Amino acid sequence: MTDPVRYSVQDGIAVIAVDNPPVNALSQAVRAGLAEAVARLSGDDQARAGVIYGAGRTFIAGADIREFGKPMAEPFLPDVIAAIEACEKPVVAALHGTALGGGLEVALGCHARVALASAKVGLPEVTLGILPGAGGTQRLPRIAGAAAALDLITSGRHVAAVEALKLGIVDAVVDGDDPLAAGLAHARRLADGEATGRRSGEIDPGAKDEALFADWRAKTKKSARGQISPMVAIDAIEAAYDLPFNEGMARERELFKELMASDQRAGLIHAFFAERAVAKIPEAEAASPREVASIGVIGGGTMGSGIAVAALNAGLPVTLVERDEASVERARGIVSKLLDDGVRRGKLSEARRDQILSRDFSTATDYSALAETDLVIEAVFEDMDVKKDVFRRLDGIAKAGAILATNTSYLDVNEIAAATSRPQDVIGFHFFSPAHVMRLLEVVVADKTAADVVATGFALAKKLRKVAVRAGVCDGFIGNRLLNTYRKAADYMVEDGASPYQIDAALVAFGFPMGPFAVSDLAGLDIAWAGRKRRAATRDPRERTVGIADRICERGWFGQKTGRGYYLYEPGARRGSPDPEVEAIIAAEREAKGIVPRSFTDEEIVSRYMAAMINEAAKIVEEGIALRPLDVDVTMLAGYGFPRWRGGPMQYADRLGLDTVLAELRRLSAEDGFFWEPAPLLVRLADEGQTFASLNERD
Ligand code: 3H9
Repeated sequence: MTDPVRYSVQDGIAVIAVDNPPVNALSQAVRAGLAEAVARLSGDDQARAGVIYGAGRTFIAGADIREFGKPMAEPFLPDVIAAIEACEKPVVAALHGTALGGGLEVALGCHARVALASAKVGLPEVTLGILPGAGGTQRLPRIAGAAAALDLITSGRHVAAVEALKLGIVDAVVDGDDPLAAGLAHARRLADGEATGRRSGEIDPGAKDEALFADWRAKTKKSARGQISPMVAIDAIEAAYDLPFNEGMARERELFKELMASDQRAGLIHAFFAERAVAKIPEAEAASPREVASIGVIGGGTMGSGIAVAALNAGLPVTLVERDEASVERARGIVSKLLDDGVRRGKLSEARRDQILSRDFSTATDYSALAETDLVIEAVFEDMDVKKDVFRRLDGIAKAGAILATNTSYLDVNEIAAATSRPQDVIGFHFFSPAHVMRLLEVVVADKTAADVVATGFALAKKLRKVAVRAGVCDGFIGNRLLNTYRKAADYMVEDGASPYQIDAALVAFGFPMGPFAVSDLAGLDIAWAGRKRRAATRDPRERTVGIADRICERGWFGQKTGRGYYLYEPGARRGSPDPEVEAIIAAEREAKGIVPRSFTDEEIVSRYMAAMINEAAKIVEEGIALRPLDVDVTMLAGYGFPRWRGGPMQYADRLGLDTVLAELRRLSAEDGFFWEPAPLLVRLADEGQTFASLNERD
């Protein structure tokens, strides 16, 4: 193993190289190495100044997250940074890649910072449930002011070098790809007195702008949705104004430790690693992805157009096929509008949009336009016969080795694959609407799907900046199968006495951005209605059914798009208000079944909803539909608005204790033994005193 921190001297400047792949995280060895290097620089007659830079693809990307939750080992990062700042010789941080968290804090402790134009900086700690704990909340406001510090620290956003220069976070931005050369040049200027360095900790932060802090508190409370770290981070930043530097540092440390010990930190770190672990699937180890240089999309509705835009934004040329000219025109309109939205939001330049529309995006009404395409995604109407017909036709024209993907949210991918002569090339891609925005992609692996086709699905998702989760074939795969189950739990509660509005409010308070009934209104009630009709013939007679949604749909109320669903919507409004007529429908349904409504507490609502979700998730894992519990967590986090700081349903269950979840299920079984019957996997793990997480770790 190479030394994680190397010290050398080049023409009178000490070069301190941090070399701890893959991202130069600040492990104990790196911290110790940095402390030693700075001490050496102080006493080194050969060196007039120093440069800290990262070997490999990046500067330091932060503390070593893998050390979190374990006892902290010396030297502590704030002390290492204090030693850098105190060094009497100027020290320059030379930034490239991503200087994040503790990495940026190291840089802020240096006397000057230069960045390659491609570099990004940020303090993303709040996204991990903590706050910058090595001086970031004290030094950043001193360097960049309270407004910038509040923005960067509460959002955790990454800031490009040019913006960092404007904010005063870096002193110079340099073109090229050699951070060390840039750092050496700047260190020389400092040593020669041609430029001046500063100790951030010694800068007077100025007077506190009370109104600014009050404003951020109010804004953050709303956007944080129950997550505590952004609010606590504001307290820490405020200490930079209320207290002298050293006391501010002590306050930051105290708050950092509090957050480090929180369940939210555990949930968010779990989410971070789970999102990376989902890509570790057997097929990706067994096979290399096929090359994908062109994409075909069949169907130009909302979903097909969104998928096309996702691919176009990733730099892939797309051919979209629709059935006739009018449909092609409509699809072109949707794609143009989505690209325009991207321009308006600063995600895309006008020139790039024009290039996409004139060069990368083409349309056709004939499948033959897809004859040379590497990967075709079908996004037509969710109907088995329609989809099979599309695949039969595709089979007739697609080149050998082309991947044929179906964007389905429920249907049997094996059956679709069987409509072709090449089931090994067929795979399911379950995109989420809007497809160019939503991060989740369920990659549905059918019985005969070849390993390299699966690996290609994951490689494509990465290119599209999506999180891919491997799912097996069943009705609804991972996400929608879970959705169906917890939606039923919600429907049962409504029939038994809760109002949909109370349920939505209880789940928003739990941390979901919207409750299940508001989500149904957004998605369109007709979709679930079609699903219920499709399943009616095969439904187990023991299953309790609730007719309320059918009664609403029978009136032609399909949610937002019709101005009415569970809620009433003013024209164009996205937020609805409770509808007394819906409450009357619910009351009539209860009466028809002889149900005397009872009240539910918000806790009871959350408990039932989560018990239903966790129980179904256990079945999904046991059946191998999800590879591991963490795949379920990522599905719910990236596609269904599950509060990230709770880590996902399986992580949440582990924190509740599986025995507690099991006891709740057993209690509920007395009411409805069919719906609430505990999953065998959950029973086994609870009996063994185990967690779902124990299954994540197995190979
Ligand atoms: C902090 O700094 C606290 C301080 O304020 C206070 C201390 C007292 N540690 O994402 P990738 C691994 S909090 C350990 O696939 P990319 C990652 O798991 C920290 N490991 O690459 C993966 O491993 P594997 C603040 C880490 O190019 C591999 O590196 N910093 C860490 O798409 C590659 O990662 C952050 O929050 C880490 N800090 O993106 C930054 N970071 O190959 C977190 C990554 O085994 N990191 N790994 O799956 C990131 O945002 C992205 O990883 C980064 C690279 C943008 C750096």
